[in-house]
Amino acid sequence: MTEYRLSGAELEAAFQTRVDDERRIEPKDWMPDAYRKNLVRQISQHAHSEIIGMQPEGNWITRAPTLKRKMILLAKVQDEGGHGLYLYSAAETLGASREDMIEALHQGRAKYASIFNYPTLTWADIGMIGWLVDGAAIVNQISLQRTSYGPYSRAMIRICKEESFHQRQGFEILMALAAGSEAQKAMAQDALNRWWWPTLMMFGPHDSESAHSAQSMQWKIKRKSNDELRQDFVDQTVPQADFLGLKIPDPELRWNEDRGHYDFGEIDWDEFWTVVSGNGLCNRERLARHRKAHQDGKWVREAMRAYEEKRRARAA
Ligand code: BYC
Repeated sequence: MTEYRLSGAELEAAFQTRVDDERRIEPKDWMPDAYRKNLVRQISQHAHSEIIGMQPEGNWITRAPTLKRKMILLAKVQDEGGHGLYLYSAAETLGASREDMIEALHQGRAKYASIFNYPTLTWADIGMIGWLVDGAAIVNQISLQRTSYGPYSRAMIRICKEESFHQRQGFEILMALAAGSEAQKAMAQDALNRWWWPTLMMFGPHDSESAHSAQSMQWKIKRKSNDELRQDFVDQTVPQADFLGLKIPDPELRWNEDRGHYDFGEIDWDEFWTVVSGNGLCNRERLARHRKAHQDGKWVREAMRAYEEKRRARAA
């Protein structure tokens, strides 16, 4: 019997058909190398963002204004750690090793979300991270629930459930501040002034400048473009700022009746690329802290490996 093997082009065509038919790609399915590589890049950077994102909020655990707030924040930061772990596991199903991903982060070859290179100066900043940063993350992650790679899509479904709680706890912190004293209202407004633009940057460069978008959209890794997601976020967030009685720091922000969307001003892209290239306010501090935590945890990893080896030897 003659064995018939599909050519590379036939495999690619069958892969694209499967994606177009909205069937998920699973770890053992054939996939183009570039699809695998692009996914490992995006998922590992997403995981790093969750883990590095624990730092700016962790900064306030010891200073939360009440025991209740402290417990909520502690649980939230722990959730973010969990999100990082689901995502590293999703990337591992593509053959990436955890050690290599962490090494790439430490060497600056892998990025993490620019937003986490800004400092958390006041308690209102914790409200802003929940309301704006988690709010932006949800807009993006809701669309990623339908991403073409099964393990990433399933991780997103679970993460979105937790993120909506995070977003609400941030909004609730700000409702309390916005209904508080003049000093508390001013603290909330000052935090919004500092977090608004960096939050819009989370969605990445304009579509015309986005290196990966076209291919990622064709493969349905991304379901909406950077600019579409940013617009969704602005449209949903402006009424929430109005409700809080806070002013978004953008003189060009106005409702556009014809488009049925808010128009808004241009992002400072020099600032974005400065932060993304490692020169933001906190980049060095964030990475140094991660390196130290990783080094401090070395003995735990070694002990677990030794335990596992012993268990296997006993079972053999
Ligand atoms: N920051 O071609 P593009 C959270 C990079 S954490 C840094 O448009 P892509 C939370 C981009 O990587 C949730 N870098 O890229 C945690 C690329 O560089 P490389 C974080 C950025 O991938 C704790 C280059 O610029 N969410 O919720 O098609 C507490 C060109 O960009 C950024 C995710 O990670 C940025 N903002 O689109 C609270 C979502 N933007 O890789 C909350 C998953 C772009 O070629 N990721 N770059 O060196 C994505 O959806 C996409 O990767 C992006 C970018 C939309 C972010």
